[in-house]
Amino acid sequence: MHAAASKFDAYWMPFTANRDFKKNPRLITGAKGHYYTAADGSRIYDTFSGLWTSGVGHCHPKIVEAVQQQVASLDYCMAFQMGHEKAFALAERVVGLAPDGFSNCFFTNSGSESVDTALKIALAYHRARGEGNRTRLIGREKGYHGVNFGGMSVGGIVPNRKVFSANLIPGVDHLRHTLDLEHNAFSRKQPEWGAHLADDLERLAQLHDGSNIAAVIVEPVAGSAGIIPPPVGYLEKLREICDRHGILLIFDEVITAFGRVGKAFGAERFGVIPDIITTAKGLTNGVVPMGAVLVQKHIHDAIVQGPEHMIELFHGYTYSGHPVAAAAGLAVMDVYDDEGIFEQATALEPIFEDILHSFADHEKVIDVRNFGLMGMIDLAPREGAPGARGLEAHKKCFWDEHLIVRNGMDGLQLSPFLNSDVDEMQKSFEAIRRVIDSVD
Ligand code: PXG
Ligand code: PLP
Repeated sequence: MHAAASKFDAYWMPFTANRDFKKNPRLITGAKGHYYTAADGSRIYDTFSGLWTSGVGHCHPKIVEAVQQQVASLDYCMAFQMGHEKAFALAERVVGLAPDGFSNCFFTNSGSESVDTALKIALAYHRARGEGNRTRLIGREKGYHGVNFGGMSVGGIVPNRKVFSANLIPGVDHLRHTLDLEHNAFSRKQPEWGAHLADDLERLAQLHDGSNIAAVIVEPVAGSAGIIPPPVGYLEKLREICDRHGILLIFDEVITAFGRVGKAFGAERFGVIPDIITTAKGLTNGVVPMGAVLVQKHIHDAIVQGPEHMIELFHGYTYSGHPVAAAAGLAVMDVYDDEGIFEQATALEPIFEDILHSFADHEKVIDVRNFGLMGMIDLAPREGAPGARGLEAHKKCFWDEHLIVRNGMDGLQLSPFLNSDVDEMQKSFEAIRRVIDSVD
């Protein structure tokens, strides 16, 4: 047996600087509402709603109760060729929130699985309609679609792809991203500049012939790459080009769904309706892992046909529609409704936007971006050490200000609770300002 040097050795942490972290671990022991509790007993304000997950706050009593009851009454149910009521009820509920035309919901366990499921559904749809030649998938630079092979391949975050470059799935192209600080720095919500970048899709359709393209996948607002709202008219243009060529439009709404942009879905907020929507995170408020892929009726019906005794789509997960996750999801949908969570998020958006943009003239800040309750303060990288200033700010927030702030390289990302208290939110930004002032 391997003798560990410390109790932190064995766990290989995800997307973490493991050795740096383990020298001085930032440990959380509990959570309630808008605060975590740290190992030393201090209360830590959470500016990131978990990891974009926990919009209504941590350990919401209604969700806790639903999960406790469920785990004690039906802990697991065979997912294939068997079912339980709550999975059906949650699917109906989520489809009910989606734009007109959406009829069905396929459950997964994460955003990454939702994305790979959506890509497979797109391919299966075209093949079922006799267009099996439509195999090409289009993503976008700076896109984040999770870490599985499909999502990584259509994704456009370089460090996530670099090591796996030779094994990315074939037949993928990328649109250019829309972030250009020369043209759209310090935009509030959607920048005016950049709709023409959607024409990249038309160029790819010309290059490959549109009849060979299965789907294009984009985040309505890019999240992980640092909050990149779509330029005015951009999504509309993508929709138009997709329609012209019979290409499916997939919105990856793992972050933007369930109130993060003030509506149930980004599709609703932007008034642009995709063919497929991927979700996770806010589906269960992060309490139990779960994702869902929503599809329009024509997609479901094209695939779900043939002899009735046959499985129509050879795809699924052991934990698809897991009872405990479904119970959590149903309770979360109740909380969204009963507490007017999306309306609260809508009311907070202008306040959040103003606070965020008050950082625009700080000497260390090179851009501020926001949409809904998604925000980014981009710090200038330190000479010769990109990412160092951001990580130091994250650590300083935790140790000195009892605050969790997520950094992506030198950007500070903000994902306030959908039901934030304005005073608490303001105080958290005062603390962030002290940290930005004081980091080298
Ligand atoms: N698609 C999108 C649009 C996402 O934002 C995924 C897929 C993958 O989901 P899973 O559940 O497999 O992680 C995501 C996840 C960040 C951050 O700091 C963002 C995500 C995950 C972790 C951190 O912005 N997004
Ligand atoms: N690997 C093996 C050996 C399995 O038996 C299974 C599922 O039965 C999987 C992977 C996939 O696991 P999941 O359905 O949890 O994604």
